[in-house]
Amino acid sequence: METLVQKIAEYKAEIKNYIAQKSEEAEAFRIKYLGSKGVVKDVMGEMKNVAAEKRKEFGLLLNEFKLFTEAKYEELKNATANGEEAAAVGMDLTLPGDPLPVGTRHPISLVRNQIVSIFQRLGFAVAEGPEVEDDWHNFTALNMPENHTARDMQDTFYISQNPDWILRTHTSSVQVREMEKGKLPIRIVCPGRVYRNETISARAHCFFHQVEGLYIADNVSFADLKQTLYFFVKEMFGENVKVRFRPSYFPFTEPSAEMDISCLICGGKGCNVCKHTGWVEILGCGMVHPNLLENCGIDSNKYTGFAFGMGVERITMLKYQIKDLRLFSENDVRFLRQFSGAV
Ligand code: 2U9
Repeated sequence: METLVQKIAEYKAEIKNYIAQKSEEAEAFRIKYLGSKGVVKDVMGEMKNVAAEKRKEFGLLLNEFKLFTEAKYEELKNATANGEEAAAVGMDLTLPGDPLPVGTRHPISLVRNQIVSIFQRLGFAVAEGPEVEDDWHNFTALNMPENHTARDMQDTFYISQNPDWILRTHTSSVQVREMEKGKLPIRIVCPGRVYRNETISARAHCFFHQVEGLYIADNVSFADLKQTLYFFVKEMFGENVKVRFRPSYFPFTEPSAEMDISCLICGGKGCNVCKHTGWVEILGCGMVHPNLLENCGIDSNKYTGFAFGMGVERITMLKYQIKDLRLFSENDVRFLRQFSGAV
């Protein structure tokens, strides 16, 4: 028994080091070790010479030896077959692989994520909705009934009439959908792609991206709106940037304002980017019009809210000094690669 155990250990060492370059050599291995007159059979034949009380122990050892040898044969067979197949088609498996080019985030995604994460830190949740909308959620609920002049500036693409299906012109429709759910307070940002029937140029496109925000609760004031947007500007553009509000008009907010920041290029002195005013507009905002609250079943005597909206392309163009809106959708990697270092 002792000598048999020793013999099996020696065979195992020999098998472990066996190398096969070609499938013939793998086959020679099979014949030598696993063939009908091979080593495994031979060792198994020794069972009859083992003392009865040691047979069980020897049986386990033999079984393990057989499995070990079979596994080695499978390994040799597969390796030689793969190598020969590769050689047959002229492939050298020892060559290093082609490096996979790693893509980069699109600048619009980078800036959208940055905007969203600033508001998330203030407790805003993210809400999303469909790009194909009905007339009610895109226009009528937002104080823009049929034939309202404000619809003129938001001409879009019509999917069908009766029922009216259109491509949304802003993500405000997502806010309407959230308001209709009737769960208050609401504190959300709505990022997404929107569509307008515009002639494509360096400054306009038939689609772009927005991030809009809505906060509705008891006692939300214009002061809350200003403080929220001040925080956003400082986080997005830095501590030294100045902010100003100008009165404006939107059908969905009253009062309404547009917010400017001091020009990032000239620091407020005046240049081409700010058209020599020292200021650049970055977003629109205001207190949610009571009609909207009522349209969505919210008591306008109990609740107030503020809303704001910004174009992601506009913010990205200011931040990275991009002069032509079309660059964002041309998929030119020479442009896109320039954002590989941005986070
Ligand atoms: C609800 C109530 C109010 C969202 C607002 C603006 C002002 C605004 C523009 C900025 C540039 C759109 O991308 S842009 O062209 N947006 O000026 N948006 S207030 O007001 C809402 C939205 C939803 C329920």
